[in-house]
Amino acid sequence: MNHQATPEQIHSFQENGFLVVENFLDSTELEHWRQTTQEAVDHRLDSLKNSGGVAGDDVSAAVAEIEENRLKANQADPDGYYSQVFTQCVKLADSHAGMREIMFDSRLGEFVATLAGVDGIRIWHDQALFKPPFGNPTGWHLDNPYWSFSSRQSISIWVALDDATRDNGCMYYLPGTHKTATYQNAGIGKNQADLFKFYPQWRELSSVACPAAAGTAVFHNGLTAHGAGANMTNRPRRAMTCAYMPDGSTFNGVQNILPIKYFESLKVGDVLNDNTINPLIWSNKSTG
Ligand SMILES: O=C(O)CCC(=O)C(=O)O
Ligand SMILES: [Fe+2]
Repeated sequence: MNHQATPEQIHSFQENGFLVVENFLDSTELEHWRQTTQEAVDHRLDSLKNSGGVAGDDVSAAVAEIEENRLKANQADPDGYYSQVFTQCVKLADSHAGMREIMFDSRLGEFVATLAGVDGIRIWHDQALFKPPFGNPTGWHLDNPYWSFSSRQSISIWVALDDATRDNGCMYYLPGTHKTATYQNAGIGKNQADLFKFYPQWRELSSVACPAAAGTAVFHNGLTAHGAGANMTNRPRRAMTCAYMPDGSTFNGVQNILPIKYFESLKVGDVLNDNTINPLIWSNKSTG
């Protein structure tokens, strides 16, 4: 794993709000991520289909709830637009030991913390995003407004498991938008351009396509405007992603993936530091 961010990469990430790192995984790691992700997704989808619930070694009630609600919504509307944007499985590390091992790698934590410029980093949630054959585009949106903390230094990694191209739905970014984003956001809906209702000035910006060969990692700030194209091919475009929360971030009152009991126990302003829910995967204190 290419896990040392260079000063140029850090600078570019800070300025643009996104960064492409080619060959982030070597070929052995890529094969391992592919197999593990596919297995974890199959396992998740099977257990939802067969038992109506989420099976797993220690899957949390919160994951079960999130997945069940999403699956029900998709099943109720199988030809619905959103279900054809991507198959989305969150918190696979909670239900799959191999995925947990991948996600808890402190080298990943160090890389994203260094790009984000923070002293410690927690997992918000991992998420497999498989755009299906002939799948719909992912409309322009911001990530951080969906989450239960607000931080201008939140960050995500998006790893291509298949070559992501302009043909099959690679990522697109609007450079620098993390600097001017407020917390207004558009849902990922049918209108690609809904986000510009809130940020009309961003219409002036040229979007940047980020084709990514399998094994490439693309990073973005949680406030950088991004989306992905349609999949015009007959093969899936698979990506494994993880969203991260800077250590010390506090609860903002929004529900997203927190277990209900924990959510109900929180007051706005409480530090989100439960290691079973948001594991601290790297801190500059722990490594001296
Ligand atoms: O994979 C996609 O189509 C969208 C990914 C995305 O929005 C994200 O990783 O935050
Ligand atoms: Fe996103």
